[in-house]
Amino acid sequence: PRSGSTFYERYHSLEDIYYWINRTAHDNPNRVKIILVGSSYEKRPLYALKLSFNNRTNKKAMWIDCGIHAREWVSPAFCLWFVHYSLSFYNINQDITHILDNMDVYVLPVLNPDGYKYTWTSNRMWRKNRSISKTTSCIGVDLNRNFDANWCTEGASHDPCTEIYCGTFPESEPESQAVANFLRSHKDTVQLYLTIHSYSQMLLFPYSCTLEEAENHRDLLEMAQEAAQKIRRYYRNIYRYGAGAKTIYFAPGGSDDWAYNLGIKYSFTFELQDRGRYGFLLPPSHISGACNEALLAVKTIALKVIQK
Ligand code: ING
Ligand code: ZN
Repeated sequence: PRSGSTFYERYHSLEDIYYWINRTAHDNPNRVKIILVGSSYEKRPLYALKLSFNNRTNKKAMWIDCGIHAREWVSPAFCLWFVHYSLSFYNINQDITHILDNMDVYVLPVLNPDGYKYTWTSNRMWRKNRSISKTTSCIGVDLNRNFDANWCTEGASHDPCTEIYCGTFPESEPESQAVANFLRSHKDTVQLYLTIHSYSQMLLFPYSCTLEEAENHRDLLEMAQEAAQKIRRYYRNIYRYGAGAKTIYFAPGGSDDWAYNLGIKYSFTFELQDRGRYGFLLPPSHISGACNEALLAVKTIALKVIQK
């Protein structure tokens, strides 16, 4: 490790992250529980952490998943950062205290463990999961094209050899199915869905699968705008924001559109640092900056959802 960098300012192997999940739960038994939400194609466990700081009734909840795309390493780093920050700054930072007093938080640090492992051992630029196709020798489904939101229309592909392969049917992959099952069974409490990607510095919201506007488009736009303004003001960094299809490109089958259609009306995809200088290969020395500004955006949006 680079001298002077903490655990959270480095990237970690899948094994280290599993170890960290266990230790974090073990060290904080009153606040952190491990939930097994499913398993990957190669049978690795998909663990989420539930942060619950009190037993208030009718508490809202938010969901954050990281690492749906294997090569976007700063994304799992953000999930670890967020959990550590929550545990360290509860009762110190007013915003995170207010959020944790009013919401449970589910954090899934690595949605695509098979792909993540593969980026550490074989191909740093791998994006998809590692499922084997029956018809070709090409491997992997783009999990962010595998959800049931205008599945496999323009912006995704039926060709298993492409980076945006949608799979054989919606939720064909155990990883996307696990997240979808969990959210279906918790949709009465989960009011905010966040999924963390990199790179390009954007705060996106539905829809990515159509040019139609979400019913609460103005609300979503206002939240994203306020978050981006804060990042600009406090960190002097620029984030673009808007509906996915109009801001980047058509992308059907994405998790945020699916969660939105399920009824989770506050649903966002964050694209963290950078804007292309390092791209997916963001140096560890940039993790703290990337995570701190994303954390500010999460707090800004979560506080707004609590007010609703
Ligand atoms: N970007 C996302 C992708 O899956 C996206 C963009 C956002 C798609 C929201 C769907 C919904 O292509 C990256 N970097 O993966
Ligand atoms: Zn991505």
